[in-house]
Amino acid sequence: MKRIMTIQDISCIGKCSLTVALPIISSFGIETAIVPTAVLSTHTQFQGFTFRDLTEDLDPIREHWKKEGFRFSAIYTGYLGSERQISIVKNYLKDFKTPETVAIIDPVMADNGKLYAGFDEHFPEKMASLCGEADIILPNLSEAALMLGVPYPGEDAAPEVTKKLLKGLAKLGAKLVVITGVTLSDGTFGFLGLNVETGEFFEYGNPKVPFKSHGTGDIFASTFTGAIAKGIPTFDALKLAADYVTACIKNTYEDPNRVNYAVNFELELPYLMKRIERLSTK
Ligand code: PXL
Repeated sequence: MKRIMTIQDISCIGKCSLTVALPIISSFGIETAIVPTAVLSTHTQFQGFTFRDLTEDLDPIREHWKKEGFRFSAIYTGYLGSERQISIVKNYLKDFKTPETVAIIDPVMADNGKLYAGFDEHFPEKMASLCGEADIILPNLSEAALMLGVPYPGEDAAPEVTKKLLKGLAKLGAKLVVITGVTLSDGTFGFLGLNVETGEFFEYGNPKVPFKSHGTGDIFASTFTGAIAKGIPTFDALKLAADYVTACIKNTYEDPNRVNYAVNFELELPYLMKRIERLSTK
């Protein structure tokens, strides 16, 4: 069975990071090896969350895994709690990234142009240096702008503005740069990417659902990573991630009993699995 390593936090309530990565990657029939960076009572959009920093455990976990000789089809990182954790993640990449391992970095740190609680203004620069060691990066518009040190262009940024950001991010060093949560020229909402090696832009979107929630970036990145490790071609993997996130948002929007801190990703897992099966037998 293939194995993905994912390094991010456990938010006990919040349906983000590891609590979505595990069920989603499992849906692909792939083992999920987790490196929990911190335990929070909730994600940081709540007031008064607790935060147990697990930094001291990260090097011992890495050393043990190295001794055991574990190998990974992909290494996927999301929310990291501090600059020190970013440095430690670089050591994980050094030890476990082989030519067969895809390194996917989602530089989780901001939304709506603002850094999440707990990060200072130096954090984006450090995250940008980690992105330089990835094969594929998946920032949203806020994270892209922060890493480049330019003003946040807003969720309705014109595709030409997003393309400029992509060209800037390409200089960090990844082979594929994809900005998620962008408005496309036909008014749909999706992703816009740049294949750095060929210079080609690519995009895909779905009709916009007038509803925004938390954790959708993590759902996108987990789905994409699972699909890549499964051997699904890159653009199909990105489309699958976009369609599944849209299905989760739509389900939540139409649910009168929804929670206000996350989306109903669980109720759309059957849809995800049907799509995976179809792509795998193609
Ligand atoms: O969904 C991104 C995310 C992950 N982890 C933590 C968060 C957030 C977003 O707010 O707070 C702890």
